[in-house]
Amino acid sequence: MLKTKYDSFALFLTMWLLMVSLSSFLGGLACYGKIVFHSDRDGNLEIYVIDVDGSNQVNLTKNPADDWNPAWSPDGEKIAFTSYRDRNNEIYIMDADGSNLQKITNNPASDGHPAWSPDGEKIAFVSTRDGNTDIYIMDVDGSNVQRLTCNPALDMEPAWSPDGEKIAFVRRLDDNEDIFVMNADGSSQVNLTNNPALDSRPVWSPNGEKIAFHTLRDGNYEIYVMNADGSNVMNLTNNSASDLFPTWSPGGERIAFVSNRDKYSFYFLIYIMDTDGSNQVSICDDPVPGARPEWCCFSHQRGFIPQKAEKIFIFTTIILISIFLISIFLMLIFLRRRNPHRRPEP
Ligand SMILES: [Ca+2]
Ligand SMILES: [Ca+2]
Ligand SMILES: [Ca+2]
Ligand SMILES: [Ca+2]
Repeated sequence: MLKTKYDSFALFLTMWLLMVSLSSFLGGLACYGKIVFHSDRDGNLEIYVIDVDGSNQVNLTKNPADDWNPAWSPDGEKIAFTSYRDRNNEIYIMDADGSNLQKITNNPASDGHPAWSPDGEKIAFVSTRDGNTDIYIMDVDGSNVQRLTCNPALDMEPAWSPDGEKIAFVRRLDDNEDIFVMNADGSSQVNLTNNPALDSRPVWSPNGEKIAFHTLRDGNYEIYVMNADGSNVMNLTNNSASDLFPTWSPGGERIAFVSNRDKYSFYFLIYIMDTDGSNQVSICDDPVPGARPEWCCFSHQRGFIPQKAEKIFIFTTIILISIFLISIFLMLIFLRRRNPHRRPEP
């Protein structure tokens, strides 16, 4: 039993500190729970973010022009996207809350589909500026543009490997699309899929070992995964509806995608499944129409812990250890008060 008000206070303080440490730890995980996507639910394409549990939807762009193809920066602090707001497709970067907008391409050709390098210093993108749809890279301020593909086919959808050394992309030729991979300087372009059906939207697993993609090889779009060298192809969805745009969770244990399988065939809702295709569920009961989701801060970064989350984890760990030691100290005082070692009375 608690013998004094000091005992009660020590116990209360201990419990409170444990609660604070737990909530602090959960706060460190918060970055893992965001998905960015585009949707035309408000009449034109806008960029939205949403928590993985379906709450806290925010429209980040709020512009009457179309805004689409969002991409998280590796640290989760910025989002690059394509917009037609200046009557020409250009790439823009904004802070993850929608503020601090910057236009980083300024070219009369169409520029879009940004993808960040894992070190956050470069952006791969697609442009028609040389008369053909090709993949380019530039610094994040838009300078130092280099062309990586020079092919009469359409080269699209660049995706940087987590180690920064390779870029996967889609090449469209003669009504076929295949997934290719090349070195980050554009050399050694290799076809990974070699299939007569359309294969597109490659996304690397956070550990760099797998590439997920969507494909029309079964008569309707399904999500597939393969080893990064194109071997060991596996079908993850098997549904008569369209299943599209896979994106890996930061730890690589789940894949989000969109599908029109439920309720509204004209609505693509966001779903999440395990990486073997099991446990496919919509992220919330309230439909979230959208396309091309990206899970913060998946697939681009070196390793799988986003830099910002890594800092939060280090900070949280230090706080946790400090609180744990203080808690033990207070508990010892509490126990000592309950069982004082008094000398027997003479
Ligand atoms: Ca818009
Ligand atoms: Ca342009
Ligand atoms: Ca193909
Ligand atoms: Ca399907």
